[in-house]
Amino acid sequence: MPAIHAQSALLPAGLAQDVRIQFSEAGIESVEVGVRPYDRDERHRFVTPAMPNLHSHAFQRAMAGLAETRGPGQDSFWSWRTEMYRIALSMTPDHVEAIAAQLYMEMLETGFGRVGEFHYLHHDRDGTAYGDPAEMAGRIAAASASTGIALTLLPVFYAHSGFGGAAPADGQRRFIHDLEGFARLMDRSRSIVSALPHAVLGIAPHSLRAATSEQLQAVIPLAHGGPVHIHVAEQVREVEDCLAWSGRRPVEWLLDAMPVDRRWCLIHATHMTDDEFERLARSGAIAGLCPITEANLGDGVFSAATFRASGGRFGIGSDSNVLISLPEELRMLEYSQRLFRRARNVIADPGHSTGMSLFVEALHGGASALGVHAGIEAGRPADLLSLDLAAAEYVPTDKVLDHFIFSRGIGVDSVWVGGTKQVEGGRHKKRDAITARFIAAMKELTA
Ligand code: NGQ
Ligand code: ZN
Repeated sequence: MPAIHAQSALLPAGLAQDVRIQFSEAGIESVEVGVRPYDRDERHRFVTPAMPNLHSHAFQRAMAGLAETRGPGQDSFWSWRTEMYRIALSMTPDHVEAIAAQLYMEMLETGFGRVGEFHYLHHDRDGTAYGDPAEMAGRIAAASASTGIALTLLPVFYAHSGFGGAAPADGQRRFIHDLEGFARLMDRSRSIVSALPHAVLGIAPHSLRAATSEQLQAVIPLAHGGPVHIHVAEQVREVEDCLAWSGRRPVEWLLDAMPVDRRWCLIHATHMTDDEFERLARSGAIAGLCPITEANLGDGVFSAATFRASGGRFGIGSDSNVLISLPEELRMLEYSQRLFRRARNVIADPGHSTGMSLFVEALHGGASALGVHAGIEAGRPADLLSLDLAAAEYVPTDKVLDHFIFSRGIGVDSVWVGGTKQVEGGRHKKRDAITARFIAAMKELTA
């Protein structure tokens, strides 16, 4: 296995110079600091762990840029969702695989090394199960295998259209399971994941709108100790509906009724009271923030300062996949705080680089939410990112991540997953073939 030499690298203890990273089949074998490169070492300027992307709905990449025309009334999250359901109903397994491969390639090219696929497009277009109930999960796995991105598969349990067990809507027919059908999907998903290098299996009850309390109790054990993800408190209407149904707010209800702990990831959790921020932080659960999507859908602003002050952990996800960019997700997260609070450098402790704080916190929160550990040290996955500093030679090492996130001139050079290089010079090694297939699928879908 190869070794790389980094002029600078982001290690668990902070930035270090002259770092030699040796890969093995299992991951990072050794890390030496303050050493010269060996002749055969590949040389890089600035190396960090690759970033986990903790929340994706791959099929939604098909509507990126196609839902930005104003409708007859005031557009909202809910009018977007109607459009999204329409597209979901039109896609075949071949479309899903081609679109997911394009998406995962784009993720790798921007510096993500692992994706948490919150997967709920399960059934055929008429709502009947495929011969293989995990047909679509298999397509997601195939896209992960062909692009090389590491996968945390989160099969979604979805049964209802609203709080209190409301019957599902016809437009949701491809998402729906009963408990027996879902257990079969989990069994098949477990075998798919075990055949895929570096893959992890978790579970995702879609939301408190889509699963009852009894169903949540029944499906959580099917994760077998793996990650548990759920959408929560993204829209004000969801908070109001939850209050009307239970007398409690969604995050409050979850924390009261479910065993929320470090295995859990609460996606969005946008609308919380100070008490909910405090309790969520104490639970150890990750807040799964999706800043670009939350802006695109008009969700509101997560108060990251409040959450961090309580010791809360977060990671980032690209959710609707309207735009795939690691630096822009982190920038949007910080800028939404600045605009809302009329302040600067919000997601950092005094004396610390905001870019570095955003990067390191999203790295560890994201890895934890996806059931892995991140960091350049022996025994960790060899999932790495190397930045191209050629156009920014003058930038001091401790400001490289600030430049990458907030400015220009620094981009992605290489990305390795499990020690295999998938991106070089900013390009995925299979880009042309993957994009040709994606464009053919999109032409069919938009014809
Ligand atoms: C989803 N997406 O499952 O794709 C959701 C919309 C819903 C976001 N919440 C559907 N961003 O929440 O009902
Ligand atoms: Zn989502």
